[in-house]
Amino acid sequence: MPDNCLFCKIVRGEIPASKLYEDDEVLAFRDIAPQAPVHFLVIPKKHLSGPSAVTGEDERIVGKLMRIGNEIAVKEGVPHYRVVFNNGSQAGQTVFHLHMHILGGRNMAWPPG
Ligand code: D5M
Repeated sequence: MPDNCLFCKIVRGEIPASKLYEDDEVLAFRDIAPQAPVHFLVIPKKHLSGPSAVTGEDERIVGKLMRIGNEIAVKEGVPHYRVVFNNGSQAGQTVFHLHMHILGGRNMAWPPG
């Protein structure tokens, strides 16, 4: 786990987060700058810099992010939601630890900006 990675610090408990789910592999917490009434992030505890860093050995856990994210969204009352993974700065990625955004509770526009 890189020392200076923001989300690794959240995983280690060095920075507080509003946690929604945690197990030995996955952590979910509310986004600090919500872009929808419900906006949370689901991350692997393993440090991966983003979608392009995912290898075959990570496939199971990436699927788990989706399963856990859906379970939380349903509990949060937003069974209709948008899933976003940003890959690279031009795509809007600002934190270089793989994270799945789930946004719900409002109508979504398409295409995204
Ligand atoms: O998304 C990175 C997201 O991470 C962005 O929506 C803000 C969120 N963020 C940043 N710092 C925190 C903390 N400390 N807690 C919770 N959420 C945070 P990206 O796809 O990289 O643009």
